Amino acid sequence: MAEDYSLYYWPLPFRGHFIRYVLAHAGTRWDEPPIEALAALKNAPVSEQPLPFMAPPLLHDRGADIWVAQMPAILAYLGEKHALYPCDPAKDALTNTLIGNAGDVLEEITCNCGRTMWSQEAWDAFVDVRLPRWMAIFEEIGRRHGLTDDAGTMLGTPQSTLADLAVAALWATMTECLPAIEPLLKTHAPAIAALSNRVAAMPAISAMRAEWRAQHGEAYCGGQIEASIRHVLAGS
Ligand SMILES: N[C@@H](CCC(=O)N[C@@H](CS)C(=O)NCC(=O)O)C(=O)O
Repeated sequence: MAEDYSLYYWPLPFRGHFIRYVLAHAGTRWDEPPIEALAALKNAPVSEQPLPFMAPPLLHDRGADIWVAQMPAILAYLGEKHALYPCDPAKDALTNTLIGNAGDVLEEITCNCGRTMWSQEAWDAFVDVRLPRWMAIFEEIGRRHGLTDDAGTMLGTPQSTLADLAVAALWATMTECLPAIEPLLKTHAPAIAALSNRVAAMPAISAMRAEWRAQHGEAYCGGQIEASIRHVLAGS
């Protein structure tokens, strides 16, 4: 059977898992072309790219022949297509806010995709102030919608929505790949930690994660910046 989608991304969780969580949860079939295919698209003249873009993730909806770049836009596209938004204007907007917040957290934890490396001093300040504040922001939004330490969804919907998937893709992936961060999340966002674990344990997502780890191991964002994060985590 033909795949529904092709996801062009590095063999890393990081931004990719946001999309993989949604694709798995929606019951889709997708492939991930090899790095050489991604590199060929990324480095092609923009006039020859199927969609002019700078950096992956890039999604190809093969049936509709639609290309989407930018992680938040890909989630929005899949959310619309697979009816994963809450379908309430305020909650839909909040879903997009949470996805935007997640993207900001990814930028911060990687010092803007490795533009600089972490010093111990800068990391200690980050895990003292900004990272706990981000965790508390997610926790407060969830609790305002009835999320508790052991039950509920991010926006108070009866079923998991795109918001739950994005929240789990951020926090469950981060704490799975960088377990030293888990105690911080449990302290500042216990309900988010539990929600993320519940979503990550849903059968389709759990199967995707298990297969992923078996094939690719424990890397998070890759490259020198991941080495830098692991170095400062060891020194904390
Ligand atoms: N704003 C983009 C950021 C994309 C991005 O920075 N991708 C990284 C990997 S996570 C990359 O491949 N960067 C290489 C580059 O910018 O050339 C998104 O959310 O998708």
